[in-house]
Amino acid sequence: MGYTIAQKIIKEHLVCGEMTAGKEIGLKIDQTLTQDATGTMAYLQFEAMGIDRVKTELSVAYIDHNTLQAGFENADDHRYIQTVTKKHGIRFSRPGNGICHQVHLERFSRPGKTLIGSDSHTPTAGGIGMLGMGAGGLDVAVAMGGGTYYITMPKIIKINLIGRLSAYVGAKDVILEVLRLLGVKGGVGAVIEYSGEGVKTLSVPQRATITNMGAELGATSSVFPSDEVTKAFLRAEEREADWIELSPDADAEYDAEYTVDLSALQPLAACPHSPDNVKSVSELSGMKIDQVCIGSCTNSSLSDMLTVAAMLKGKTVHPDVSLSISPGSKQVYTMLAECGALADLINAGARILECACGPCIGMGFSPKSAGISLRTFNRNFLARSGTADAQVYLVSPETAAASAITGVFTDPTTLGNAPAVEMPTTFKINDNLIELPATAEESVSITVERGPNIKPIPVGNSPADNLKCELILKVGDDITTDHIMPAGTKVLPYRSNVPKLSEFCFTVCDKNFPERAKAKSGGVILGGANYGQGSSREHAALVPLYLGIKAVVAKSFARIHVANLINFGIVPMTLADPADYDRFTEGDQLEIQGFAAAVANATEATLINKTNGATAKLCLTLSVRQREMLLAGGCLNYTKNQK
Ligand code: MIC
Ligand code: SF4
Repeated sequence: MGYTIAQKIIKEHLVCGEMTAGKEIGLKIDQTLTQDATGTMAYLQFEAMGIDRVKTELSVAYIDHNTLQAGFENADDHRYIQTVTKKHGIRFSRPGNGICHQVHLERFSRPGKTLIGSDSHTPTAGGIGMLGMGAGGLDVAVAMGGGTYYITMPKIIKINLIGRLSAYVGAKDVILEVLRLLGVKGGVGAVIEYSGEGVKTLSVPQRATITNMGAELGATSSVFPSDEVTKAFLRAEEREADWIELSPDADAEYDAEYTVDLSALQPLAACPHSPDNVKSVSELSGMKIDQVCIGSCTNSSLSDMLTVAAMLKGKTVHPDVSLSISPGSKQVYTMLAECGALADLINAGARILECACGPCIGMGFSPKSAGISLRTFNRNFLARSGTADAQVYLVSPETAAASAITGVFTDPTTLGNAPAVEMPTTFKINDNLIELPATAEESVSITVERGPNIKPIPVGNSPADNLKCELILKVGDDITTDHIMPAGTKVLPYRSNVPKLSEFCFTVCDKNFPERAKAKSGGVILGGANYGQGSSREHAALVPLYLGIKAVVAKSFARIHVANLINFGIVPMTLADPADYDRFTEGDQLEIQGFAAAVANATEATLINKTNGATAKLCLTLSVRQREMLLAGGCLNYTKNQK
């Protein structure tokens, strides 16, 4: 039997395990990336491992998330990352150079290689045929030290693309259609592979928009073939030597197949508060809007920006609408400026932001109360914009630009002829904002600078013989890491200060949670299906650990979050019968007899509800390595024990 693209890359990088879907495998990682909101932790953990220099082919640290410097905290973290990376052999992409995924796609991504990043949208690199995966910071630290990265061998879902996109229909509409088809749990345990005749009609940045939002499907990764279009993109980036051809074998087998006809697609929008709540823009047309934000790692490429500029040229943004534009990288920003398109955006009334994540992570530009915001981003989770009652819709740059002018939801295909946007065949290359690390010799004299906001990382404990505690919080399905550990201007500066961060834990769901958890020394959390979807932030495990959470019981878990829980010694267990969820109420007293023994070697345990006498069977779906890690109280202890 032949191999798919993902299977070929996995086979080349397999360190241990067997390539059977559902089994744990270990992979060699060629490249890593971090961003600043997760990077500080990743580098503190890397330092704790006591390794002098990274062992990857390439590791890059980006500063793109925490760029609003309302106090010393973010600036201190940036300086820490700049000095620690210089010392340990990691490249440093300075603030102002752009969003990690966009810059990595332009300057470093390579077909056929593996990449993990402490950010869930690392699969953006799949647009160039690279296997990019989001991971917790600790897993990235381990990979930087040359350690193996463990995942569950994914199933492969094939999306067959046919036809060609019509005018005013974009790559965002393709992935919104896939989200409509599969839902936010539809990619769990799978790599999404794109193939078919339609592939060659899509540029690399368009492909990257599609693979970027595979994260919203819950997929392990998403990947496109590497073909002539890929080669032309790499040539335009003066990196043609990095190109290899990559396509599936003719007899490759897939676990599921879907077809998307690009010609039949219409502009789509993901409605509040989930990326899979998809409707056609024509159904929403006429709805008054308050804000439009264009940018993010999903839609901030040069072609996205040039399209928007062409649509706004000579027009004025509607008086009731506030429009923000954040180009994805310095390369994009400079080219926009040099060709005059930036002037068209400014003249139309766009508020131009720096090339960073910005409003996507709630760093400014929060909508007005109950405001309707159209964003070209990838997540519209409740309160992520920084305004608790805002209504965020995810749309393409084309729909965003059309609506910014009219002040109402507008289907761009009703606008007549689309402006012709000419893409240059070469990009402006200038890596002056990427600092190279010191040599091994020089690094001895480099002092790592640590600001006062950097506090020690909490370390987990081994599980108790018998677990006796309270059901401290009960939540529903599709809880995101934005619910568990919100972001935004007020919270993000404390990403390296867990005690302070804990004051915000779960406050989106329950304002009193942090105080209650502290008063009761933690307990167990009960969740629904897909618990922990969304961001890779390990703070969504670290902070509950700090608050005394011993275990999370859920109907099912999201991939990166479950790995983070295990890394920090919190035991994840699933309900054998999801209906048992109803037999438990917040505040109930719980018991698991023989808890530590179950973690050591049982596949099942019984959860006893001491308050009402009910019981529920729990499944412990863990590999031997994961059990050992939990018994040690998390990855850091486990790694130390192994030395
Ligand atoms: C996000 O889009 O939610 C983030 C912010 O990029 C996160 C990482 C983080 O929380 O720092 C992600 O996607 O992993
Ligand atoms: Fe940044 Fe938003 Fe992309 Fe996350 S999703 S990396 S916050 S632009």
